[in-house]
Amino acid sequence: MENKDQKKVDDVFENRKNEQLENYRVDNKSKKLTTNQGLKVSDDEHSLKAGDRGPTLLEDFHFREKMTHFDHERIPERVVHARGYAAHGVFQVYESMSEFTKAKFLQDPAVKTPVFVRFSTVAGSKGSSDTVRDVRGFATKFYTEEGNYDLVGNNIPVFFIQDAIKFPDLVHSFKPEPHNEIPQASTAHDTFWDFIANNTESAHMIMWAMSDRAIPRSYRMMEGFGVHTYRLVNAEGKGRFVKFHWKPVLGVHSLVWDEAQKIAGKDPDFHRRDLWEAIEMKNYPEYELGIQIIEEVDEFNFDFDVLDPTKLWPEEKIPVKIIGKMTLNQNVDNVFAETEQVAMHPGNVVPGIDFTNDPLLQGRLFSYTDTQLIRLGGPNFHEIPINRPVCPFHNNQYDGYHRMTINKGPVAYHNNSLQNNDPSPATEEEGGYVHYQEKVEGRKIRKRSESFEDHYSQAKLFWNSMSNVEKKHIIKAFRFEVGKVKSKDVQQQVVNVLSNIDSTLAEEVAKGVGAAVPAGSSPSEVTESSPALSQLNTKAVPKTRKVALLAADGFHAEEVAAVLEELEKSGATTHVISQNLGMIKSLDGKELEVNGTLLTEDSVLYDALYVAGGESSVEKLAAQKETKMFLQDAFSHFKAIGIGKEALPVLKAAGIPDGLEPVSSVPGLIIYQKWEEKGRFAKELTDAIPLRHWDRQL
Ligand code: HDD
Repeated sequence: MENKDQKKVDDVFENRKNEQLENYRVDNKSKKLTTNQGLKVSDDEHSLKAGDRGPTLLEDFHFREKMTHFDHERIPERVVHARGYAAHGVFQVYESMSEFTKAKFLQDPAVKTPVFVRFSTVAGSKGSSDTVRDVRGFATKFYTEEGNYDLVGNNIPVFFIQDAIKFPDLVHSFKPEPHNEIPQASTAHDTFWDFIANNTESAHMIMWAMSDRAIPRSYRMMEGFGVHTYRLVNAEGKGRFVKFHWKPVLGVHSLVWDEAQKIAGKDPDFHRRDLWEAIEMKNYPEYELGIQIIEEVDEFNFDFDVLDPTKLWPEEKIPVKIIGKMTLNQNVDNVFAETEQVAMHPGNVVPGIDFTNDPLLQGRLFSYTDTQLIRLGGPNFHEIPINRPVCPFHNNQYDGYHRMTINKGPVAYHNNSLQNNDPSPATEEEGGYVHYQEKVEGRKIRKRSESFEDHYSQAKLFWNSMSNVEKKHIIKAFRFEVGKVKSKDVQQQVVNVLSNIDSTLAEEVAKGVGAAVPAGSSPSEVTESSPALSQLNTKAVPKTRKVALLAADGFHAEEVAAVLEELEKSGATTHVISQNLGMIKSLDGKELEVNGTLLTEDSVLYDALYVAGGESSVEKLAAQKETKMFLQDAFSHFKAIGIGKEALPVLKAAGIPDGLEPVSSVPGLIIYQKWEEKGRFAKELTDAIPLRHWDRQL
């Protein structure tokens, strides 16, 4: 175990990016306080005054410097994806991808490419809650030996719009409304739904955004998608269309909406805390990289346009080839310096990866540099430690705000003779990037291809692919969001759009928001489904899941020990929750340390609940109304609940049926009945943890 851990640590130190960052890290431990000029400061609590009740003097350089820096400490937050959280890691390809691409970091399975990944919500401000209903950003910077490659994706494989010129409109519609700046980090308002109803290319994406994908359980349990069709090019110059996927090793899991809303208040940092803690506990999040390939000759052989970012490539038709794995194994040292200052850009590519004419992608290629210029204050943001490539960079772009490098010599132009034409362009063989020579011709027009016109087929494909419970969640999400819209007209328009997708969906949403289903509507006739789109077909393991163990003095020590052993084996973590912090004692004197109280903790912060047996422990817990709330929330959020020996009264007090006949028939409710069953109890409870028990009758 120790060796394995040591190896992981070694990996981190082998990481070239980490070595580079080490040159910039500063540790203040055992250091004297100085000004930014290096002058030691003798007092940091009193400004320099004329007399002890007199005015502050302008001469006080320490006060001036400290205050000026403070006054300038904020930079503009990102216009979208403002709230995010990031971690370092490594990526390794499983086998050479030379057949498809010449990108060096995809050739050799022995090569570890450092990565920095920033996850984010899209709509909310920097200080908003993590668990809002929203798309999640999933942006990866690979520090390759050929330069930085950024895969700037989302956790949903399609997008709202087909052309980047509409991006400001989309964003203006979902951001807080300009006249009153309400609501924060939510699309449940008139302008967003007005946009959706009047820009029907968003129909497919809105189905995803109203699905469980928009309320992920954890950044560690969501997929990532490059969204656009990119191009891979191999050493022979052959190009192929490609879509990129990240598949989380822990499977794809979500919260339920009521839970997500409660977490937003109980712990707005839920997702960042989850990521931070997992890495601190060495439960390193892992994602496999997958590619879908379409040969150029097949470009027109599908019922969607490969350049249309509102379309996915069904995995059953175009399989995802798993090509490598990314492991996030190191938290940042400083969120501002790293997470906030990282500048992602879909235009950062390496030889072997190229663009397509997807009009959304083309527009993005402009926007990302432009936004960093205002956000990071000038053209030298590539020199900020987190953005520096790990390979050397040389060009004639000198000067500008905050220039760090000191470029020597008089020559800053090309061609030159004074410096042998250096820095000189590299040939393709030397690694010079040569754009894929795609033939393009056409007239200058402001128009979209007719092949982008089908807005509903894949929206219906997505709907068809959902299980019943996922469909119910989608209907409820629409009812919630559109139900918050004030304009009756907009509500009706949304239902009208939905009636082009599916009649049941349209009828159910119409009922919920008091709108009419348009007579004679013609929903999409697509009958196919794509099982890969349903989260019910994902992996579910107890590893890294969080279990709340409710216990008080007098708990049943043997039972608790058996359950804890099983939970530990499964990789789940358990927090002991009781009335007060400190230690609790079983009847036979065994002690357990309490990690949180009924006041500081809440059911929504855990994946499962276990009420320990033991008559007097149960009695104490039953006297607390918070225990009842714990159980009721866990039950209504479909979570696994283990009821220890003699703990049935707690269940009863919460009004939850035990379903005993003689074992409980209530899904995910595991009740300890007989002592010889302690093994079964512990095992069943552990197995039930990663699942939501949807068949519960609520
Ligand atoms: Fe974007 C940030 C993902 C369309 C313009 N975008 C941003 C981030 C992610 C995405 C993950 C946060 C990066 C980070 O963590 O620092 N964006 C996407 C995806 C899109 C997409 C998957 C569609 C497929 N974006 C898109 C368009 C435009 C932008 C069409 C404009 C034409 N996006 C931006 C931006 C941001 C940004 C304004 C804000 C902060 C930043 O770039 O660095 O330039």
